[in-house]
Amino acid sequence: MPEESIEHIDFDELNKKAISKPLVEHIYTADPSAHVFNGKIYIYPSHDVDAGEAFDDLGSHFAMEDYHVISMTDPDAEAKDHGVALHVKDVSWAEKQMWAPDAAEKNGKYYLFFPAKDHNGIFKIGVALSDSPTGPFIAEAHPIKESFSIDPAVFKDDDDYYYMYFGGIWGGQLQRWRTGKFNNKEEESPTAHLPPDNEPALCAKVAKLRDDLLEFAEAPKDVVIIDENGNRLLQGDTQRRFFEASWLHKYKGKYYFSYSTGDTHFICYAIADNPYGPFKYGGRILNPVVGWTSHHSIVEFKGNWYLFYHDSSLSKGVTHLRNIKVTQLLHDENGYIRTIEPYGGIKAQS
Ligand code: FUB
Repeated sequence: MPEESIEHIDFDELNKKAISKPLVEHIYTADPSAHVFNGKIYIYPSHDVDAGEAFDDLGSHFAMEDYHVISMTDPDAEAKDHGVALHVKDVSWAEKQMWAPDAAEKNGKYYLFFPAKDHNGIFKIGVALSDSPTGPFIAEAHPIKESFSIDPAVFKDDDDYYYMYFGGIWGGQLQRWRTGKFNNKEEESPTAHLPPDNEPALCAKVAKLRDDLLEFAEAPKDVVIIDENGNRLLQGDTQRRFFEASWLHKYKGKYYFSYSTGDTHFICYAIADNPYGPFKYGGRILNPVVGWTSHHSIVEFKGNWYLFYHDSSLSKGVTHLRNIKVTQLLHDENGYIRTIEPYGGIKAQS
């Protein structure tokens, strides 16, 4: 991923205008997946570190090794760090790059879902279990069968079925699975193996989970996003097509799939009548933040909706050293989401 030019940003000015502050400052955190368990907010973020990995377009500098769980009694309360919940050294199948995780609760057990590269450099998605929402989590010995790519987001529907949404292009390797098998050919650039710009965009994936939440109950399906005319978004439609960071929330009976557009830095959403879609493009949730990546979650707490997101303001723009934030999210009377300006209108990207 290219380093964003940050020379032109006046961080003092930007931070003054920022609509929210970092939730924790003693560690770098990103990709916040928030849930309400037992009336309290639990956030499952990535734990960013500077591991000295060289910067490249496949995200090798995102060399995270462990996860911490953060909790809050409400969105305005102080955020509490519960320490290391899972470390890569305790996951036998994983070698490195513990990227964006998510969590779910079922029958009093807590499940941490996380992507990591295996010992062959291929991203897979694993599960780890705990009796507590804050861990420590014990990882299963193998990744989920038939899992691939990154950014798992697990949605529990009202009928108690659980669905995993996942995938990410470029460094997230989704484009290398187009034939159903991992394409081993040397990857010259992050965009190698992608469809041409005038073809339908690569889709995130969705799969119902088995009752024990440890495996897929079905083969993953495409999360198709269509435009206002019912046509699939194209790969070249970089301001709207899926890149990474899937999330699913349900509002007034409709399913909202939200995601990052990656190299154009938006968080967008699309709406469907069921968890599989197709999802009709709805608009932008969050305009670009400081830093290259944008990743979020959406959660209801006591009747209000919140967007958990990240930027790189604490590190003054270092792409792989991010910090999580929260702000309120509003659905209008027609169910559309109001676009959030993270710095009150000041642009974070040129
Ligand atoms: O944190 C590493 C990667 O950066 C995540 O998996 C992506 O969604 C992006 O935020």
